Amino acid sequence: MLLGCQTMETQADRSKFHAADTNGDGKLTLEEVHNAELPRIFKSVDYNQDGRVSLAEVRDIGPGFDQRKMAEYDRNGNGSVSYDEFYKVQVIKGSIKNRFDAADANGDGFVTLKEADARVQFLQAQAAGTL
Ligand SMILES: [Ca+2]
Ligand SMILES: [Ca+2]
Ligand SMILES: [Ca+2]
Repeated sequence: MLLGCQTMETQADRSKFHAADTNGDGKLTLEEVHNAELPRIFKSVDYNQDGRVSLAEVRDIGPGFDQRKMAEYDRNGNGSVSYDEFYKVQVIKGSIKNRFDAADANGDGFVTLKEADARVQFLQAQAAGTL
């Protein structure tokens, strides 16, 4: 994850940050973070790489995933979830937005490398129990 991590890093991952910063202005917008993270998550679920996620595929990683949850993503009701549907639902759910807002310390709508570093350090301290 770009704005959170499980290892003992004290800096945000530079290569990930710059890869996500598609317009190269040195800061990330929420859209840039979505475009960096969501394809990766989608691909990790789409086992057969056909660009659609079926209920059988999601069940492999989340046994609790049922028809009702599937229907939440499958907006046109054709039985599988396209990347487009996945993207829209993730944006509505706002799980990445919550992490983005937490990292955007000054609330200007951009996450700078400095803010990303501060967020990583905060999460590390929290994980280590020093906060
Ligand atoms: Ca940018
Ligand atoms: Ca598939
Ligand atoms: Ca900011």
